[in-house]
Formats: sequence, structure tokens, C-alpha cells
Amino acid sequence: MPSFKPLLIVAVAAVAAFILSGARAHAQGTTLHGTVGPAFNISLVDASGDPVSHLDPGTYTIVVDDKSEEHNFHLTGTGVDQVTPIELLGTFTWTVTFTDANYTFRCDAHPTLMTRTFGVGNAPPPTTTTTTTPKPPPVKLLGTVGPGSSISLKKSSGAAAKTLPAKKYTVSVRDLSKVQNFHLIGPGVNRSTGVGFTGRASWTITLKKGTYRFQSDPNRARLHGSIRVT
Ligand SMILES: [Cu+2]
Repeated sequence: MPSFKPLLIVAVAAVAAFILSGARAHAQGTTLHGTVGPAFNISLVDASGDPVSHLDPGTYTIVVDDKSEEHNFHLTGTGVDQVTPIELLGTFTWTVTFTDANYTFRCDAHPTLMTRTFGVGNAPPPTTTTTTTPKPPPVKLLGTVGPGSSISLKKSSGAAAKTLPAKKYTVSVRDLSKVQNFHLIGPGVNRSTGVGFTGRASWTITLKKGTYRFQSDPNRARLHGSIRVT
């Protein structure tokens, strides 16, 4: 039956091609689907439609459906940087290899609103991208009364604290006199050392706009000063 032979060869070749393509598809791994738009939606889902939050390392086919002319889909991370043009609509297919790291996809036109992160392999869990600016420590002031008849309030530079910006301060007080005290009075603040007390005190205070006065109560006419807070 000579007519069967070519048919058999074609059939064998077709099966072989099918197996080979299947094997290649397997080697390339899973297909993920990215979507951006309409509105401010951006997503990356797996074959079952679940949002991608964690993947195994490997090679993936990513099919991105860019449904908006105002947004794009930008996938970045270790070894990966793929982007669709903002002004173009359409379907884009990428082959990417993810390694143990965190990856981000976002719209470059709306990077704070439209950003998602997922981890691959044993990468540490993605950290939330809230940027907390650390508060500066309170500025230090040095208040001194005594010895003898003297009172002062100084900045850490040694200059007299005459005008200060409104904020939090730490006042380090040295009361060196048994017959004077250090008393600071003004908006929201009324702190003092004892007249008979000698030693140190530390006050954390918030100075608000206005005028503050420091004095020694037994001698307030002579031993005093003021600060203007702006
Ligand atoms: Cu956008």
C-alpha cells in the first residue's frame, strides 16, 4: 500500500510537532494575563483568573491587554523591564524570566495610584511603599540660672535664644542657685525649677507662635529674658 506511507509520515511528523510544541510550551511555563484600563484598573492574573501575588521562579509568557490610551503597563524587577506605550491600545506578548525577587507592574502615568507588587520564589515579602519621613529630633536649648545673678537661655550653638521657629524643643536646665529658679512661661508652657533646688532638669516642650518669658521668680525684675517664637 504505497499510498499510506506519505500519510503515515505526515501523521508521525504532526504528532512529533505537537509533542515538540507542547514540550516547548511547557518549558516556557505559564501564561499570565495583564490588563490596564479602562478607568484606573491594572491587574495581572494567572490562568485561573486569580491576581498574581506570588510566583515560582521561571520563564513566563505575559499577554498584556492595554485597553487605554491614558495608561500603560510597565513590568519591572530583576532582569525584567517591559513596557507598553501609553498612547497605544492593543495586545502585547512578552516572554520574561523571573528570579527570586520582587516585581512591580504599574502605569507610568499614574505611578502612585496604579502600582502592584508581587514576589517571586523566596524573595522577602514586598514592603508597602508608604514613605514615612522620620521626624527630626527636638532642638536642644540650654537654660541656666546662677551662679550669682544671671539667667540665660541659649541655643546649642551658644548663641542667645532670642527668636526661634515654632516647634518641639528639649530644654536642658541647669539651676545653679539655691535662691533663684528657672521659670519658662508662654503659650502652652509653664515649667519651672524650685527656688531652693539646685541641679538639672530636662523639659520637652512645644513652642508656639508668640512670646515666651524666662525668669527667676524671686528676682523677676532683674533676672529675665524673652524669646520670640515665629
Ligand atoms: Cu495610568
